[in-house]
Amino acid sequence: MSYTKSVGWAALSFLSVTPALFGTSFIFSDFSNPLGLTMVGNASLTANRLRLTEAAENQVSAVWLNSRADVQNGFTTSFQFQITDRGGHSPDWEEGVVNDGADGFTFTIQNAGTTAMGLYASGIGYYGIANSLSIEFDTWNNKPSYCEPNGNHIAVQSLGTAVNQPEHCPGPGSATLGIASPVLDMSNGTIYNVMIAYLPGALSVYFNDMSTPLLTVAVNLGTLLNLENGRDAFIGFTSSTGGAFENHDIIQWSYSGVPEPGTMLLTGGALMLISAVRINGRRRGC
Ligand SMILES: [Ca+2]
Ligand SMILES: [Ca+2]
Ligand SMILES: [Ca+2]
Repeated sequence: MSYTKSVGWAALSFLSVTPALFGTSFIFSDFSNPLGLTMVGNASLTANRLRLTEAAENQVSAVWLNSRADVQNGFTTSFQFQITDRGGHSPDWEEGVVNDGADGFTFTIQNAGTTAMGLYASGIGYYGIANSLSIEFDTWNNKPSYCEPNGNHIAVQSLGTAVNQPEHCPGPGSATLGIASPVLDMSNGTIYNVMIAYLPGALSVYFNDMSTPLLTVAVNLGTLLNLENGRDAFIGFTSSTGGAFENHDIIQWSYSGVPEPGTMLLTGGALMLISAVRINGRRRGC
């Protein structure tokens, strides 16, 4: 974990040197030092990356920050990921559709503990974690039973304090709070940027485009989940492979708690950047 200046991302560098202003804040500009992380299952460190799974069959993993973070007062978290070496089983029930490589990864908020890990394959490492909310970056179309739109979608999944599960079928009891399909292929080897921004009432997911969220869902973590002290939870990633596989790598990761919601509006990365710069200027002027 780094509280010193990081490479690139000017606004996040600022946040990294003033963590006290923003509650829990950290930057992993790479994963050469995994201090502060608990790795469960098949997660590993490879070439200064967090390799959630390697491109091999039936892998499953979770990686958690050791200490709970204040999520309920609002946060912004950003990370870069890259998915490579798709291989293994290819489906024959979607002629003409590239669906090789699986199964994806999630960013997950949970208060089940630092050893929490879900099921492999279609479970993406979060299926079975109680008291959790997962944002899945799903790269394999499990159908028809999971009601998945394709093999390239992002969904917000939670069943509150009950065990989470990855199906998207609509109706009462559905775990899906929202779902969207990026135009870009998440597993084509490109390094993609993701930002997730939350204030009580709304959670937005930005994929590749930091000006417009791909997906915004209405959610209040404080009432949905059983949080520690009403605000704190473990945060991290889960991932899995099955008969098909791929490397799921997190290249960098930052998190910034937002105790001043009046200055951090959920209207996009640019405005948050402006807000950070203004606060920076004000603090420096003191
Ligand atoms: Ca795939
Ligand atoms: Ca899915
Ligand atoms: Ca899937």
